[in-house]
Amino acid sequence: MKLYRFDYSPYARKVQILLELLGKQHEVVDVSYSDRTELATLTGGYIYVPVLVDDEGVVTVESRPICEKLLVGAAKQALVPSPFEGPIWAYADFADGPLEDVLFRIASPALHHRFRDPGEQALFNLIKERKFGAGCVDQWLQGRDALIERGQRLLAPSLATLERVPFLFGTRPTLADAALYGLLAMLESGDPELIVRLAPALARYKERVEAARP
Ligand SMILES: N[C@@H](CCC(=O)N[C@@H](CS)C(=O)NCC(=O)O)C(=O)O
Repeated sequence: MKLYRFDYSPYARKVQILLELLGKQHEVVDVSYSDRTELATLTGGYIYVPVLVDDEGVVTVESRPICEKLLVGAAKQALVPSPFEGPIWAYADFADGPLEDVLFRIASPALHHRFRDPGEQALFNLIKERKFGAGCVDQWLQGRDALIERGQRLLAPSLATLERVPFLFGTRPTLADAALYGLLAMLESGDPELIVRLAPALARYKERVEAARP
């Protein structure tokens, strides 16, 4: 299989760690931010990541359908064990939704600075500003302390869980951990200090998820 990603994309990193935890052979393709021709050709015009191409050449776009496709049979038993399908998927949706909504604002100024190519830097800003208004990336930098506080509030119950058990649903990582891991990978791509500022325990948790890969 092939996974098309930006390395900072939380949705792509969720799928990537899922593939790794499942021990599924795959190739990671880093998509150029400013040249998505291969992706557009493959998908018929969809230029977000992640995109998964399976061994039969079937193309799946959007991380939730990709996870649904991967999590069947033994893979489902391993990463969405019964009877916790409901809360595990619900946590993954919380991570992809309300939690991502705060954490991407914390990461974005640092991600913006990471682009070496001025055209890509400007494109990153343009895409954010068209959705969130002019100057949004600068505003998120100015308001970073408040955003970090919001992130800490959203994460407090998860951190309480992680003080008692190594992973969100107990002794083994699940899809929920993959989703939270994806967000931490995004923060780390911007600046690893951001994870520590949210909670030092999250840096240790990220390493635990990585160590759980077969
Ligand atoms: N709902 C989609 C969201 C995918 C998404 O928003 N991907 C972002 C990266 S995190 C993207 O490709 N953005 C395009 C861009 O920045 O131009 C999923 O779960 O896959």
